[in-house]
Amino acid sequence: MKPKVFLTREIPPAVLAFLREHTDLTLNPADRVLSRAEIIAGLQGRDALLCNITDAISAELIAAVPSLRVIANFGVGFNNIDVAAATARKIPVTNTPGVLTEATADIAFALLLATARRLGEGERLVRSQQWTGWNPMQMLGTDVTGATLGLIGFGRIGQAMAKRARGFDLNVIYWNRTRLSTAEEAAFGVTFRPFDEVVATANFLSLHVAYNPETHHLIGENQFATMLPSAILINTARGPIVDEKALVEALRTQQIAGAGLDVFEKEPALEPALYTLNQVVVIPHLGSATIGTRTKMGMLAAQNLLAACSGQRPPHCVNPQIYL
Ligand code: 8YV
Repeated sequence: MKPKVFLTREIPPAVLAFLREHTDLTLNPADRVLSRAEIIAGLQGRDALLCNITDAISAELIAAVPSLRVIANFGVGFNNIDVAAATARKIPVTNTPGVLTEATADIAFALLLATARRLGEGERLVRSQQWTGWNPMQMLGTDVTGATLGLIGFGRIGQAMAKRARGFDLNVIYWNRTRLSTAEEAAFGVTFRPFDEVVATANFLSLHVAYNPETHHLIGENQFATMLPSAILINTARGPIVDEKALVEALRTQQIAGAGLDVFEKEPALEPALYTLNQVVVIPHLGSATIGTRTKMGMLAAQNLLAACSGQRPPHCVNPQIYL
């Protein structure tokens, strides 16, 4: 018997083909975010939910689907799911770590370069047909080579950023809940510093922590007050790690110089000033958006889901305590 799966959004064709072969698949026919009621209706009598970060999988939703045996998230972050509620029902929740590390670090580094060298502004000028020609003082940006990159969070994606930083001769300092061994730090060419010191001394501050109650507004008014006036903030992790209102204030008052943002507090809405502030580069949550990466994410989500449905512990289970 193939497991009955409900998939909330269309994902790459190779994954859909795999799921159609190995599962009894129902796919949301409208390519839009479904309401809670629609997800509950779609899931009735189904074994597995394959969902995205835009689907809020609440305790109420979980309670409304007695047949549910696994929640497989298409993504590494899983703050959209009430994991405690799933755990209480012994439902495994899975994610897709590893396969999106390089793509996400690429986007973070692209935002760093784009913000430092004012690519968004430059592109807007050229496209508006207002460019009047080369000017020795036009759009002078910030040097990247030799600057200090501060990494908040040094897991897979933070480490991939450090690798990229080497090629640009950046001095990399990091803060992480657990410090790496001296040998690991030497291998990455990074130096551990306390959180406040990383925030206060980085020319580029890039966020790579998971979002949870402890990291909510980790970067807010107090942190902006200590940052360098020339500093640029990069966020490819989760929007609410940054207090977006405080960020706007810090940019307006030139407490910091710029921000490169892939994620926002209330996606798809932005704090209104972010639409107009020139020193900000904003992109629509593209961290893992390559066809290769999204295909790997989908295949991993499918493997997680199939394992759980056959009674095995999935390769990437975020609540493994249910198997103890
Ligand atoms: C995905 C992400 O696009 O994996 C994550 O945590 O934020 C992105 O890479 C998203 O999860 C899609 O559901």
